[in-house]
Amino acid sequence: MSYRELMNTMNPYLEALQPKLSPADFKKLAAIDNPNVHEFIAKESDLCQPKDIFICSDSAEDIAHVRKQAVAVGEEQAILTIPGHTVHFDGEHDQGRDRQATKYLVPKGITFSKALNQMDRQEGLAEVRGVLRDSMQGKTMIVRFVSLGPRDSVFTILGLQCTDSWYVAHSENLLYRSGYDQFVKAGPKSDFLRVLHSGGKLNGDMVSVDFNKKCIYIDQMDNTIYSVNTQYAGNSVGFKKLAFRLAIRKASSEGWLAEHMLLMGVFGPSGRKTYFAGAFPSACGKTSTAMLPGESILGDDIAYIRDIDSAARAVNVESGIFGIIQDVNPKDDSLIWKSLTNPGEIVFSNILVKDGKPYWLGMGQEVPKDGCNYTGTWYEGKKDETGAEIPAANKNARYAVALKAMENVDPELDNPHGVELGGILYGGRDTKAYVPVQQSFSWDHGIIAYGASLETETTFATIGKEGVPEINMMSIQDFISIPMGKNVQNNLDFGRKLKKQPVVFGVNYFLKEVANGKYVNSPQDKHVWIKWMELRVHKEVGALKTPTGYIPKYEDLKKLFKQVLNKNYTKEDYNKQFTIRVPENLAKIERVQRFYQENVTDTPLEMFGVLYLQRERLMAAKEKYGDYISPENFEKEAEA
Ligand code: SPV
Ligand code: MN
Repeated sequence: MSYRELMNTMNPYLEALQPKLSPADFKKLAAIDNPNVHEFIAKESDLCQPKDIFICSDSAEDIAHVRKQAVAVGEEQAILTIPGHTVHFDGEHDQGRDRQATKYLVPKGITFSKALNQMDRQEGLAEVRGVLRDSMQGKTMIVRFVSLGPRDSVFTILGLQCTDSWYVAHSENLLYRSGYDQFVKAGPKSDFLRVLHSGGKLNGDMVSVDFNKKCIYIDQMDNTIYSVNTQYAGNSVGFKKLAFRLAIRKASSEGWLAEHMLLMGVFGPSGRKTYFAGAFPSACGKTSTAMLPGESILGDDIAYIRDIDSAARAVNVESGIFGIIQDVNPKDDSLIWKSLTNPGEIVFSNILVKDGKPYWLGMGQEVPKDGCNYTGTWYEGKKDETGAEIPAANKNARYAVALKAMENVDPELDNPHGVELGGILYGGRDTKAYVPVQQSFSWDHGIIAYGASLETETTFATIGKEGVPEINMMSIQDFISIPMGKNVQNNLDFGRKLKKQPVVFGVNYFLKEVANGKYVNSPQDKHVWIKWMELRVHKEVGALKTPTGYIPKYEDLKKLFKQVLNKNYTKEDYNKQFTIRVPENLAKIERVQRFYQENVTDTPLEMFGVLYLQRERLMAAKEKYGDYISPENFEKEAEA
């Protein structure tokens, strides 16, 4: 486009932005023929007052510039020996998603379920825009365009983020598909999600200091997310959990599903591959399931699922992993370990660094007694302001890496039609009740008894007390932006319409022995469960019918333990793991019922019906076999 042509197409917003843009950046922005894009950037620039604006066009040069700047300004440090590795530190009070500071802005007259954190929209907008005023003074505003989901696809949702953090922009290189050309192609009418982020005031270590004025507000009316005075990627990379909330609403109104789910391919006999989606609350084994060696990964966090030709087809919204690093060790997570210890582009966060080496908790190696971590210089015994001992690395320390850098990435990652799901699994953190793996009796039973009843305990992935049991409906409790009952109903409706329904499973990696509180399984056992599920999808193994679902037969697991893990699986272990614990299961039903009765006004009636029947089955079994029912007893019952 000639300069004259450019001037002719210029709208007042573009004009207002011109003084902040280099001629090259101006040209990049002008090539997007969508006044809403220009308007958003101009208004937010006017609010935040950056010294200049960088438009990232996703060219190799722009991507490299973002990566370089993150180090140049000091938000990341190139102090690790392995090429491509950098480290970023978040502030002491900014080490996880902040539930308290994350609020929905709701217009007057609308109320969400009581369980959701919300505030009046006008008040919220006034507050957050007030905090954002002049927040970028002296800094560059970086503008990023992404495609959520594969590009050029029915799944694609476009996203635009303005941020003053090169670290956030760099993380987006790794975690999302590029979207600049999609915006150019989409033209004037295209819709997009908007994110405005500022780290706010930073200290000399380039860490946000005004954590008391942290706001993470979601304005669904304008499809806009505001995030300020935080850098932790779960709060600042708007396309992660924040845009996810907006997507849940969009999905609900359009009849598809946006889920907190991994996507993976599982190999069955003769090289057959079956795709699974799996919902797990944060820190409940989602990434390590998705990364099981020998299987393939499409995603570890967020999936969009649509009914296409009467099958459930799914895509990964993202294209990288922002994974928990704690407990990643060569034995339990060999593939992640390999990429974390070899050259390649990785951003570590909130780990310990000593002599150019990264360390974290549970890495299977001794961690040094001093070094540099998210509290600055660290030494063993160092205490925080409350007197609590500071660990070497934060429990929620993470790594960001692009999926395409993984050797087990699935070739269908960018398929615009997604992959067809054979199975869906729900996994909580339930130390007492559910068996390690079971199959639901039907779509409705699975959605209600496993998905909507998913329970977990709070973990380090959110700020606050750990270990508090809570309902985490389909693992989206933190992100749900529609009435909760409606979400259950949407899931029920979605599956009922499909001719090819995915089989629904429940898993529980955290069951403990009643007697001594020890975990009944090792982390590797999940690999056996997923192989069993694969066989069940194709009806190639039988199962025992119990009150809570179909469970594996001992002989099938024995074979799989040998094949997959080269382990001898004993009957004793099987009995321990698959005993149906009636009192614990009754208590669980009780808790779930109470939660929905007290918090959710629009619970579908089926929910209580399915739970009632599960209770009846448990009571009948108790009558016959007692409180703790060893799986052998179910061999006499009808097999499935
Ligand atoms: C989670 O906590 O579920 C994550 C990381 O996947 S975050 O980006 O913090 O949401
Ligand atoms: Mn997650």
